[in-house]
Amino acid sequence: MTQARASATRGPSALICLGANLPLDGQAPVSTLRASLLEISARVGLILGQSHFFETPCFPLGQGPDFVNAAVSVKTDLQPKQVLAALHRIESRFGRERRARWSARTLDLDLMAMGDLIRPDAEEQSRWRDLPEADRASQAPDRLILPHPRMAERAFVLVPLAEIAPDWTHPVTGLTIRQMLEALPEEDRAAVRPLTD
Ligand code: A4P
Ligand code: MG
Repeated sequence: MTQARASATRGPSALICLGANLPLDGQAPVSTLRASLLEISARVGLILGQSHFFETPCFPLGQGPDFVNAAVSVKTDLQPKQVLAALHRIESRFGRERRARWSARTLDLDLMAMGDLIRPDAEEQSRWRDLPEADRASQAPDRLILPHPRMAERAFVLVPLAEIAPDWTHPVTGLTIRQMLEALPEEDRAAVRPLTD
C-alpha cells in the first residue's frame, strides 16, 4: 500500500489510530500493525489514507517499550459504535488483553473521529476532554466518546493524523489537526520519528 496517501473522496470517514509496543508470536509490533490493516479493510471499510509508521516514546514516559504508531482514514458504512466494536474484535484477534489502563499492548486501535460527529454530546465530550490530569489514568469512559478525548495532547496521534487529515476540524474546539499539533511542545513532536525498516 502506498503510504501517506491523501484521502481522495469526500464525506465523513473514520480516523483510526493504531499503536503497539509488545511483540505478538515473535513478530515485531510493526508487523502486527501491517496485518491489522488488512482486517480493518475487511471489517470497517476501504482505507483511503495511510500515514507512515512512527517510532514513539511510551506514554507515560518510562512505563514500557517504545510504541509503533500510525493512522488511517477509512470510508465506512458502519455507525460509530459498530466501528468501535469492529476495532475491539480486531484487537482481540491480535492478542490484545485489557489489563491496566495504558499498559503495554500488542495492538491498540482507537477511533479518533468520524467526520464532525460528536458522541454522546458536546457536554460529555468536553467533560472527558477536560478531565483533570490526576484522574486520567484511573478513569476510562464506558461508552464511545467522539472525538477521542485525548487527541489534542498526543504527538503520537497528531503526527500520523497530520499526514492524512491535516485540515480535519474538531467539531467542539474548532481546532484543526495541524493547529493541535503546532500547539504541542517541539520536543514532543521531534520524539515521533518515522520508522525505518
Ligand atoms: N472508548 C471511548 N471512546 C473511545 C474512542 N473514541 N476510541 C472506550 C477508543 N476507545 C474509546 O479504552 C478504554 C475505554 O475507552 C474502552 O472502554 C473504550 O470502549 P481501551 O482501549 O480499553 O483502553 P486503553 O487503550 O488503555 O485506553 P485508551 O483511552 O485507548 O488509551 P490511550 O489513552 O490511547 O492510551 N504511548 C505511545 N507512544 N503510543 C500509544 O499508542 N497508547 C496508550 C494507550 C498509552 N501510551 C501510548 C500509546
Ligand atoms: Mg484504546
